[in-house]
Amino acid sequence: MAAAVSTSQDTAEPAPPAVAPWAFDFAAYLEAARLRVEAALDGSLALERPESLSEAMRYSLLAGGKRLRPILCLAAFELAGGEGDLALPTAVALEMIHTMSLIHDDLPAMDNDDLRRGRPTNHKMFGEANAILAGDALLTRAFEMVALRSPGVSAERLLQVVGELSLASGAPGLVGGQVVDLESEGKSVDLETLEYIHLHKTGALLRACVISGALVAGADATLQAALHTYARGIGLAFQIIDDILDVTASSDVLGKTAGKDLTADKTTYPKLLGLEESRRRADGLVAEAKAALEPWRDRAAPLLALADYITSRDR
Ligand code: GRG
Repeated sequence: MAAAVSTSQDTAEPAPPAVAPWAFDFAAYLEAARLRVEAALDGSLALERPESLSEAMRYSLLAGGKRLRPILCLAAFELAGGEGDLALPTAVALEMIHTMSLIHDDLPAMDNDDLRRGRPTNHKMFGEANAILAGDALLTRAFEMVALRSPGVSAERLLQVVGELSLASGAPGLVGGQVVDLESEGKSVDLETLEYIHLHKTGALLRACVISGALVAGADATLQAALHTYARGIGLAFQIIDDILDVTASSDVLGKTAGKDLTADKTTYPKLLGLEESRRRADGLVAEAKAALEPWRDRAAPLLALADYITSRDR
């Protein structure tokens, strides 16, 4: 594997802005990034034997969704001075892990849901066993994308990315958060536990997105630390807004069953703090996240706008 991607840290002179902040058109950026990710996702999964498995994997992976995680990864890669498609396989891997978690989250043994991304859930289409296996195959394919399908990135950087993805998907991340979430159903949960659940269930993967993107570009420790702070803020804010939308939006707009938290007797931010205070808290977290990137503000326009998008989104 070839090494060295040129980074902004390689030179003493500050790199020119990737995007001039005053000229930044977020809607155009988001749409272009989404189309780039969609094409890469489509190319990442051929219809191969066993076709039933490929079909189930493709069904959920290519079902739309905001593609926020891969877009965050690519934006962090660019902020760190990365150029070209070097981070695209990692971005795809992150969406595969996210999609796996949605498939498993919807299973009867977990949230038992029928609707996801505006379509019947994976187990409703392919049966429970196939949905579990499609999730397993997406999770392992994610690691394959990084380890075996990331040409041009050094083995050292890829190893760091594999580490981030492992931490985010396992017991210290998604799985740990999901376990505490399931254990908390029907119980009254305090704010500290709610924060634990969401920092792990939702925040860990969002953190992996920005850190992995930055690692592929060879980001230094200072930028990585700032991105950690940024990711914590947007991770919690994302989940607060998710809780608010569960109460205020329709299933049609969300593409998943609205009002689910109430039915499952889950503790949520609106339940603990009320809608108004929840929104205030989300806004405060986004402000903290953006402040962490202040030293890079000339190059951080996409990540700053993505932070705002998290609180302004309607689905
Ligand atoms: C088996 C390794 C392994 C892990 C699975 C099931 C599980 C453990 C964890 C659940 C994680 C989960 C579903 C968290 C919810 C995160 C969340 C808010 C999802 C919605 O994300 P959006 O709004 O969805 O970005 P789209 O569809 O737009 O991508």
